[in-house]
Amino acid sequence: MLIKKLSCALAMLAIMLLACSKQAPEINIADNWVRANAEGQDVGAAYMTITSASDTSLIKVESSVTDSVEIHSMSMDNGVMKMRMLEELDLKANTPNKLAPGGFHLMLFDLKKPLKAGETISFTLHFKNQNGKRSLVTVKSPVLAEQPSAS
Ligand SMILES: [Cu+2]
Repeated sequence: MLIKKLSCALAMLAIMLLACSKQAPEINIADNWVRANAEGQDVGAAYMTITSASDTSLIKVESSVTDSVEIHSMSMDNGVMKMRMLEELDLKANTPNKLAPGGFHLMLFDLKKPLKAGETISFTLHFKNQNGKRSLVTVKSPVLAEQPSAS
């Protein structure tokens, strides 16, 4: 009887685990990091690779270190680096959308203190898919002195 109960419990557990693993993350964040600041700098940049199972848009970002986070693009214009603020960043399904130095990034303004290597910063990313459905993803990013080597 006990064995029967136990196996039932195990079966339930297996089903629960299965149910969990079935909830494949709709949006996956990888290679997330934040560049450490020089002393006195009050602006920072955060990077990550976002992969979504469906077409979606990053529409807003919140962070633990400032209320002012903007989504930026960066491009060369006649040899001059230009940054532009984006209202939203469109993300193609099943594609690693890279926010990396020299390209898209998250700009952190009005930092109360410089970001130091070894710290961890949490971000809440707000997404809106093509059906207007909104979702949130939170990530914790390490502050690093320099860009981690590509994996
Ligand atoms: Cu920027």
